[in-house]
Amino acid sequence: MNLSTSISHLKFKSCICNASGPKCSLLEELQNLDNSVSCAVITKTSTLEKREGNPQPRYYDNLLGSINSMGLPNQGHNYYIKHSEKINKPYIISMTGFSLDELITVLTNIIISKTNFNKKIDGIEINLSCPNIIGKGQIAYDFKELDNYLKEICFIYSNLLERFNEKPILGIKLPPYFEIHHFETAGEIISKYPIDFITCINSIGNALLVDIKNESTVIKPKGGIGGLGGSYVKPTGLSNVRNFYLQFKKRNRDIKIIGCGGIETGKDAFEYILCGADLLQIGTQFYKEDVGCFNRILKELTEVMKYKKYNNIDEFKGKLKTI
Ligand code: RRO
Repeated sequence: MNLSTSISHLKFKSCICNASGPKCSLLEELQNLDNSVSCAVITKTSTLEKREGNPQPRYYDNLLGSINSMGLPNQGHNYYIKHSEKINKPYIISMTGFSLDELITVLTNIIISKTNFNKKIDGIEINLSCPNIIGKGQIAYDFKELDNYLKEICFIYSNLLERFNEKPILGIKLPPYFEIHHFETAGEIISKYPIDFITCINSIGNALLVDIKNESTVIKPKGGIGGLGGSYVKPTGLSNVRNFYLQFKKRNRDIKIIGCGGIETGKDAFEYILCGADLLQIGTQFYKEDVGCFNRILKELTEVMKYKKYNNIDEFKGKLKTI
């Protein structure tokens, strides 16, 4: 059974890795992922400076999923550059900025660490969809901003890496969209730019879970409002993957799709690939189960594929039938 996949020139031994978010902030956590069967190591979204994040409690989960308002706690982007050498598999730095200028500074530093100092950075996932920044909206919900950010990001990326052979793969992490015309507009904007992948979806922003016993919220920041993940969001994640798959197909664009949102079993993984995902990320379930989830989900996916007589993921990727 072949579960490998690739994005541009970067090859992955399997199609399942961690999502940026849980347990990928500290070196020990990144090494824990490196020693697991996760096919890549993705860092917590990093910023220009180190951040403590929002007040605690800021994460809660139940049987159906999770809610978080972490507020981007991370060690600062230089930490993730510095420790890249210690990771032995595809290493993808997730990053963002609180303004376009700041984002470009972080991006430039990461790229220069690769071109000038040969740091082992295999990919960059730019997070345009953090739902938990107090007083700020999600960039990718503002289409004019999305277009402008992508223009600047791709300008910097192409210029700095012009003559560099093994470019880090470049992608963006998107929020869930809920309107067909939003898929159309986002699809049209993204298709204009030379990015390698999109990751969809980030958590569903501004959700609220209630603790009935205490008649209270379950997390502290923003009056209990936070990003929803886990099973709650799987149908939304599947729809986003499917809609972007169709958008890129229609426009003849080979932009790979990383599916994320409520993957707990091999069956969930199969569904995402059937909808068009090339690679899958596990967030909430990784938080709950730790690195054992990668092996288990891969084993379960192998069972589903065996039963259906598929030998590799390309045989059913994107081939969802409509009735
Ligand atoms: O740190 C967070 O609060 C956070 C981020 Br950056 C994100 O992209 N998605 C999320 O659910 N939480």
